Amino acid sequence: MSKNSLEGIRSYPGPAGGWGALRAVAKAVRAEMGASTNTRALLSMNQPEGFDCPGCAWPDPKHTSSFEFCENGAKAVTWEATQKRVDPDFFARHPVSELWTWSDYALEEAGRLTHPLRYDPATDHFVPIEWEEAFERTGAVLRAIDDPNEVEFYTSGRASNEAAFLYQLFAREFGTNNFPDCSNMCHEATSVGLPKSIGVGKGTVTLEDFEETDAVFSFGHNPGTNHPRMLGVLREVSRRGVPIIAINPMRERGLERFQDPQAPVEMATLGATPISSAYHMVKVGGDLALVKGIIKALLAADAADVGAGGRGLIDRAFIQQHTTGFEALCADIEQVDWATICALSGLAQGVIESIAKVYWTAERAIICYGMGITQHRHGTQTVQQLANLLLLRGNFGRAGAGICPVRGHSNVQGDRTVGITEIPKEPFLARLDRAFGIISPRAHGHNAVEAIEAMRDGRSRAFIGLGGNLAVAISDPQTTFAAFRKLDLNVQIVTKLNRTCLLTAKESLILPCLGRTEIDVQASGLQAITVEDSMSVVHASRGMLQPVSDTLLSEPAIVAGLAKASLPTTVVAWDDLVTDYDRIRDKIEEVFPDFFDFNERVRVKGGFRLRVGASQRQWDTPDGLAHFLVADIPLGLEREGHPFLLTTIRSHDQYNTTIYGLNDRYRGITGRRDVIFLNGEDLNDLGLEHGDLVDVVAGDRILAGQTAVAHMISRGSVAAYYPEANCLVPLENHDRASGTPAYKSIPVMIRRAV
Ligand SMILES: Nc1nc2c(c(=O)[nH]1)N[C@H]1C(S)=C(S)[C@@H](COP(=O)(O)OP(=O)(O)OC[C@H]3O[C@@H](n4cnc5c(=O)[nH]c(N)nc54)[C@H](O)[C@@H]3O)O[C@H]1N2
Ligand SMILES: Nc1nc2c(c(=O)[nH]1)N[C@H]1C(S)=C(S)[C@@H](COP(=O)(O)OP(=O)(O)OC[C@H]3O[C@@H](n4cnc5c(=O)[nH]c(N)nc54)[C@H](O)[C@@H]3O)O[C@H]1N2
Ligand SMILES: [Mo]
Repeated sequence: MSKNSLEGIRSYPGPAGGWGALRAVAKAVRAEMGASTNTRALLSMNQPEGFDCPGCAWPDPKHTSSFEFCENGAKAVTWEATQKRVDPDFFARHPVSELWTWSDYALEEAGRLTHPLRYDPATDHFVPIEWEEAFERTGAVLRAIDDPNEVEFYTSGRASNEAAFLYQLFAREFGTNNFPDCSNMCHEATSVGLPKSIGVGKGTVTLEDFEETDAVFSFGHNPGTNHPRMLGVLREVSRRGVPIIAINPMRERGLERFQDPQAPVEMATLGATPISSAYHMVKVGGDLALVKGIIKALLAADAADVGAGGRGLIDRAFIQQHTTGFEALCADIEQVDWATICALSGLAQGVIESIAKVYWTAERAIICYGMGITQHRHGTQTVQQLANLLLLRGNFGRAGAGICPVRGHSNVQGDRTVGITEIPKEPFLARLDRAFGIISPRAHGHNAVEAIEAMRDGRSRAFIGLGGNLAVAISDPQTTFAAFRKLDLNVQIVTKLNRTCLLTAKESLILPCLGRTEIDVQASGLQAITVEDSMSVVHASRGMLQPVSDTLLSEPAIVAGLAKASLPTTVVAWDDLVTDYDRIRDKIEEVFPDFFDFNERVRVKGGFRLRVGASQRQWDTPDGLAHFLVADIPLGLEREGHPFLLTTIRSHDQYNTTIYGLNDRYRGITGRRDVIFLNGEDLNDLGLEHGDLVDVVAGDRILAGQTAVAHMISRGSVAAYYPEANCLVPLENHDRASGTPAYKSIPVMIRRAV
């Protein structure tokens, strides 16, 4: 028996984008926003005068003139601009113990939060309170804590630069660098890995570089779902006849072909543009081996070329002038053998050589990558190998070339830039102290995993979340939920109800804030905030919609209120700063010289790009050079008795822990999320069939009752949805260098469900 229904499981024949995407937008608008009123929100998204799309961090074209269509953005906006409300009445009807049994989908779907709330343990209900009381209750707990390092200040990457800057100021005046951040679960391997290689933890390319490049390599990201506007850029690259090489264990439709909803002819004729010129289904976790293989093939071909009297295939002048560590890299690559590379990457030597050939044939190359690279125990090292590959041919600091980490949350990069970091550098702290007359703590603080460990061990007693849903986003819910429940204080500054809000502590508060789409008025008038995209462009964003409730405060106002109540002797003029966000920006400029003339430059259409040294071949490393870095290939990611590596992925209808719906259109899944994708031959070898019910087992952790789906995925690799599969990832399973949980290479065994 144990044969589950195959209902809602088929293959998806179409391209990414196209009419399916348009229909999805129409549906989202109808369901959430009602007939007509707020559709103009969609039209003002990513326009010079509108608001920044909360969907992702992919940049806007410089001269946005027409509405840039994006299903992802449309869903994010309609989800925020919903007409549904979770008001005091809602909380009077539903006790927390009942809400806990709701799905993550149902919790957020219930609507926007309207009032500040306090948890009443006597009745098990959240009850409405005044803002002043909310601030005072928080302040009372924080003032009673002797050691500031017992408080965690979490940030999710939707917070604006202004909110994030005030937040870090609050925490540092309070006395801690505990800044767990969604970035710790995301591109931390980039933030930690790239500075050692090229002196900056950010991407070096701009949108214009895609117009001039000769090859694009796409490692471990799924733009069709997660960065749909990127497909428009890749489509142009493809139409120029430029090779796009996809490296991904799963066949993702968006990397195969795309029907551009902005292209009338393509839509009318049901045509589509192929995206990748070659698609290589690497084994999960096999990228480090693969990149070393590409480098090995490149160095071998280079030696052969030189031997034959050629100029060679690597850029010797660049390596000589700009880098160090080349000999060590050669020695390291020399000693890895092809058998190991092929076994761990799952790709044949000839295939890897073909990738290398595309690379050395291209005068200018771009490497893009996402979570498929970063969320492994060896994430940081893989990022550094990608940088090695680019350095070998001088693919930095010239048009059409560079590295492109594709960021997630719309301002995750900006939050980092303005000081959200648990490992701050001294020059920054010194400037912050000078600008405000405070004394910031120097000791490093907690990242996301360390924050949960500290909470688990009773070393942290209070948690404040500026957005996000950390308890669901991070690994190991078994440990995490218990850790939250031990706290003295859990404060969530959010737009929608989620599970982290329901992990009640001695004192629990939900503080509802304005969303990106909403009008923000302060004492001096209408305010704009600023964000930084994946390509270091900072620009303004101004909400257009009436707030869902008069009671909401902006994120900066909430942070200021919390700070004043928690810091009785504060030396910061909080109210003054919040009155006019220009004043916050003046302070940002004072602390970060790269923001010179901030208020003037952000008023120019399209904003401005922050300095990225490596984009000009200026290496902000201690010795002023770019570094080739060596790393061992991680052997034996699989554990004894756990022959598969599980990767956790996003469905098309989710935004991180926000589940918009139960469909995953491009993977052919409708109305459900309880599936695990396996290679058909692996399924055969296990004596299982497509549609069988299986358990996914990692040690004593089990994700039970999943339906096995035969899918185009590399052998030995399996995939399931995040966050459901987080129960399989122990907290200690993370990258030592960056702290990123290894969400994408979890050793598991698959067995028929009993
Ligand atoms: N609609 C929507 N948009 C989003 C988000 C969302 O949840 N929904 N989230 C936002 C955020 S915060 C982020 S960080 C980004 C995430 O965007 P992505 O980086 O695209 O993230 P994922 O969906 O987790 O998966 C990435 C891809 O990596 C592949 N992969 C898995 N394991 C490996 C591996 O070992 N090697 C390689 N080479 N590939 C692998 C998977 O098959 C998948 O195609 O998107 C942002 N945009
Ligand atoms: N297994 C597995 N786990 C993962 C990942 C994975 O690929 N696999 N990906 C990781 C990644 S890349 C990330 S970035 C994290 C995401 O971690 P988080 O950023 O913590 O999670 P989100 O789901 O994006 O947060 C959603 C909540 O944000 C709140 N919110 C929405 N908009 C706003 C706003 O404008 N202001 C405020 N204050 N709140 C708002 C809403 O209440 C909503 O419930 O998850 C990580 N976890
Ligand atoms: Mo992310």
